Parts: sequence; C-alpha cells; structure tokens
Amino acid sequence: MSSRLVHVSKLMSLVLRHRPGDFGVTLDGAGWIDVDVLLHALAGEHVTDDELRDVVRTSDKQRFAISDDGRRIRAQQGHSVAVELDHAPAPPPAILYHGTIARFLDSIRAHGLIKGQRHHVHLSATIEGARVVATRRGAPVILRVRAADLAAAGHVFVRTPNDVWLVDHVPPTFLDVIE
Ligand code: HQG
Repeated sequence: MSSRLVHVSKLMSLVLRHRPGDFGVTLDGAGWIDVDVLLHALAGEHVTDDELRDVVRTSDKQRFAISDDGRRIRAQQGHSVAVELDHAPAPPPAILYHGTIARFLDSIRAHGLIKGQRHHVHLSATIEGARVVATRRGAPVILRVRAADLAAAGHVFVRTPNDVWLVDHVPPTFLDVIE
C-alpha cells in the first residue's frame, strides 16, 4: 500500500473506530456511515472516493467494509466508540493465539487477557498472525488460548471477516506461554 493510502487508512480508523465526533460525524449502531458523509468529514485532507475504496480493497487486514449497495462504510473491528457489530457468534477452533510482549506477562498471568480500550480481546487463528500483532510493540511473546474450552465455559466468540476472533475476556487458566 502506498504511503498516501496508509495515511488515508489511519484517518479512516480515527473516524470510523475512535473519534467520529472530532470530525463532526456520528456512526450508526453497527458502526456504519454514508461514504459521502465520510468524504465530507475528510475533505480537509482531500481524500477521494477512489482512495477510500482502494483502502477498503487493499487493506492487509480488511479493516473496513463497504455495504452491498456501495453507499455506506464501516470499520470491521477495533472500535473504542460504542458500536454493536453484527458479526455472528461462532464456535472457535480448539486453540487460538495471542501475541503480546514480556512486559505485560505478569499482569496477564494475574488477570488474564483483558480488552482494555477495545470492545474485545483480539485473538489470532495462527501463531504467525499473533506474531505480527505482537511485533507492533516489541519482541513477540506468543500465548496459546484454549478457545474451545473457554467457549464451553460460556464465553461467546465472534469471528470477523478477516479471521480475527473476538472474546470478552480470557481468564489466566485458559492461557499458556508457548514462545
Ligand atoms: C495486552 C491491531 C497487561 C495485550 C492488531 C496487548 C490486532 C494486557 C495490549 C488488534 C493484559 C492491548 C488488536 C493484561 C492484554 N495486562 N496487558 N491483563 N491483557 N494485555 O492493541 O491484541 O491495526 O488493544 O497483550 O493488529 O495488541 O487496529 O490489542 O499487547 O489485530 O487493525 O494489552 O489491533 O489491528 O493492545 O491488537 P491492543 P492487540 P489494527
């Protein structure tokens, strides 16, 4: 992705996940907004309709989606503002992974994985995916999550279109450090 599109993608994350009010817009209950309204909100940055659609199409993690009628856009996950995403709950695989860094381990061992600023704890289907997430912060530490057992204990899992698994909390007993 070009540096211009990375910049546009970051602006879209800001509006569609975190600070719509700062741009004078409101998201609907499921996080959608009219493409035209978003373009208007980003007019100061000269973002074009083509650029928005290029970001949606080429984002490595499919962070954004455009509605079937092409008129609305939303972030698929990672919100800090209140939205109720309508991804369907799904039974997780036996094992999922979470990438973190050594500095957080004592707290994770004490409290489990917590969602912090986000709406959910984010888990990866593969070790490689977890490593990429962790590397944003430093040397990766990979945790194995006994996801099927956690689901059997009553925790609801949701799978996003880009294969990120979301859950409310992972208690320490469902976690092991594997690397
Ligand atoms: C850690 C990005 C201390 C957790 C990525 C993580 C991902 C704890 C950090 C997506 C803890 C939260 C999500 C505890 C968890 N004590 N630290 N009890 N429980 N942590 O960014 O999973 O670019 O909110 O290990 O690629 O890193 O936004 O979550 O290090 O897919 O699309 O607290 O965000 O995608 O950090 O990343 P985050 P994450 P986007």
